[in-house]
Amino acid sequence: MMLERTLVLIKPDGVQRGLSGRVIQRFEDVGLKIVGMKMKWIDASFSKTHYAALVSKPFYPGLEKMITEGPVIAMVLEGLHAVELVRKMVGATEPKSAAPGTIRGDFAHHSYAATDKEGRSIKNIIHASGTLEESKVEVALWFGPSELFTYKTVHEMHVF
Ligand code: DAT
Ligand code: MG
Repeated sequence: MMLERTLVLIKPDGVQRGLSGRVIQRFEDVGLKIVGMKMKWIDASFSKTHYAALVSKPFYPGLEKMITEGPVIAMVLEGLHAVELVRKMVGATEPKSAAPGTIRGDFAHHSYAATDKEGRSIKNIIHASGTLEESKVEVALWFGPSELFTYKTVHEMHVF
């Protein structure tokens, strides 16, 4: 089985825009299993750990400001090829370039051109682990073992 777990965050802009329900619905519709979920308001230090690979980028200060400006909804989704599947559903980093049908493409149209001059982060609603290796690090950073649950869904009988 290619069962994987991946970390998804509905970022402050997604939470504040009231998009959480519709975003979560898409993941449930495709048959992914929610195995962990919570709301968390992270600080600058946690942002630097989560975005460790990006701390030296010119846009990092804006990214930190954006990700700490309100609470996020964090979840761990489980399913076949979950990392790749969720990235496909999330779409490209820049909402302007993200394909229609993806979360970023359907719910935003923000562009690098609009943010770069001002040193702001692009607002793209959602974070999802980029690779299986990244997902393991991120799930362990955001969730303790007692916050992750094992149970059966109908998809395990009819979709897998
Ligand atoms: P992704 O979130 O698609 O995995 P990433 O890991 O490269 O993209 O970057 C993390 C976040 O940082 C991204 O969701 C939005 C912001 N960001 C990335 N590149 C940016 C840029 N050139 N200008 C402004 N914000 C950027
Ligand atoms: Mg990334």
